[in-house]
Amino acid sequence: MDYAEDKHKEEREAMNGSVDSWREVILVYTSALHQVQTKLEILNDEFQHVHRYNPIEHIKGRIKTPESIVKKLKKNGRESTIDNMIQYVNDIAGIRIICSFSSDIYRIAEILRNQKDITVISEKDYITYPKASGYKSYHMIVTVPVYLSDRTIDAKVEIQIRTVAMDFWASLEHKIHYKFEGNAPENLKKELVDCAKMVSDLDNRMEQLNEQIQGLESGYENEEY
Ligand code: 0O2
Repeated sequence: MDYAEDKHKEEREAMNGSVDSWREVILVYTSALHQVQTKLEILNDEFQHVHRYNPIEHIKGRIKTPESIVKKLKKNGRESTIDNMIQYVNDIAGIRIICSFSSDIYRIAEILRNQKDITVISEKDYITYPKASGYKSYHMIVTVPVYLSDRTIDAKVEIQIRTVAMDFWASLEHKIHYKFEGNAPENLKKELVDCAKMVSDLDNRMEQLNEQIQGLESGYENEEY
């Protein structure tokens, strides 16, 4: 974010925060995001080295915009303060991990759970228990320590893990949800639920296919992009 221009002055001011404290908070969350991203990249490289296989297709990270932070606090009936933002907004730093197969999702969640400097605050398994909308994804809220010169801060990071197909679905559903401000026409909602079923079928079939070819693979060098 470009703070030289202070693009989000209005939201920051709504948050009753000075430029310095606002910048420090964002710096902490950005560092936490980088730490988790680096961990994931190392894990993926190690997997490639040991198993000749990448469980992670790609990783996307983002810092929530001040506008969205203020909106979320308002939605939950909370005053826009920096303290409330730290305490109640769990996804200021957010990472989305996209995998090829459903089994990779649980494998990655397990590895993250076992990392010494990661503390899991909560987990939601929307894959085993999808939302009524059809949404599927595995969510974790974790904290990682961010070492500043004079203290250590445990910063929250929201991690969403899902397959390529689940991500494709969620992106379109998100667009529709926002376009209609949460009140999408019934026919579109129904169509999305149908598509979610197709996504689940596709994921299951791809998983089974992959299991079948595991046993057949020998001497196959995968030169991935
Ligand atoms: P946005 O616009 O993506 O940021 P919490 O964040 O924990 O306070 P909640 O709703 O209890 O709020 O958490 P949950 O269910 O884990 O959802 C967190 C995020 O998951 C959402 O963030 C979405 O990004 C995503 N998500 C949850 N449900 C759906 C869904 O039905 N469809 C899609 N496309 N995404 C979903 P935000 O802040 O609600 O929204």
